[in-house]
Amino acid sequence: MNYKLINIKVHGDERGKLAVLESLKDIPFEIKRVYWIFDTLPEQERGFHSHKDMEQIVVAMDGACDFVLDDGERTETVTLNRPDKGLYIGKNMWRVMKNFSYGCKLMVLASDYYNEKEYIRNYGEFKKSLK
Ligand code: T46
Repeated sequence: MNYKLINIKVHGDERGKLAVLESLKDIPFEIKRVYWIFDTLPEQERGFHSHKDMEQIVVAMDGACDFVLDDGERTETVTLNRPDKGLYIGKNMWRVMKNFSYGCKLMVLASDYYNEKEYIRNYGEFKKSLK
């Protein structure tokens, strides 16, 4: 399975906490894009795609959601519910995001610019692409 959970470095003191991720040091790629997902609803699911080349790190800055990750052979579910945990997702991983808490906020760091041609949004095609 081409994913892993990363413990994000946290600097904490009496003022609160500060978490940090640096390109090519804490994460295995250079960050080219940052986007975030918010105003989510529990009954709405997202994702249903894989990426041919892109790698990403997802952090639940607030709230929680489940990532169902599928490499074409196995499926595993990861719950993101802490701002000090990052979910690294490599290429060729089908993902579904579900069970969002109200107002969950996901920040995503991506290894490349947005390119719709780089997505596979059909599960049959995803399976074929792995052969
Ligand atoms: C992923 C998961 C975790 C853009 O125009 N630019 C962007 O950088 C992104 C990410 C999306 N979009 C457009 C494409 C769609 O018209 O925003 C719309 C919603 O995107 P999408 O349906 O792909 O959203 P999710 O939540 O299903 O998937 C997103 C990312 O697209 C994807 O790379 O891994 O979050």
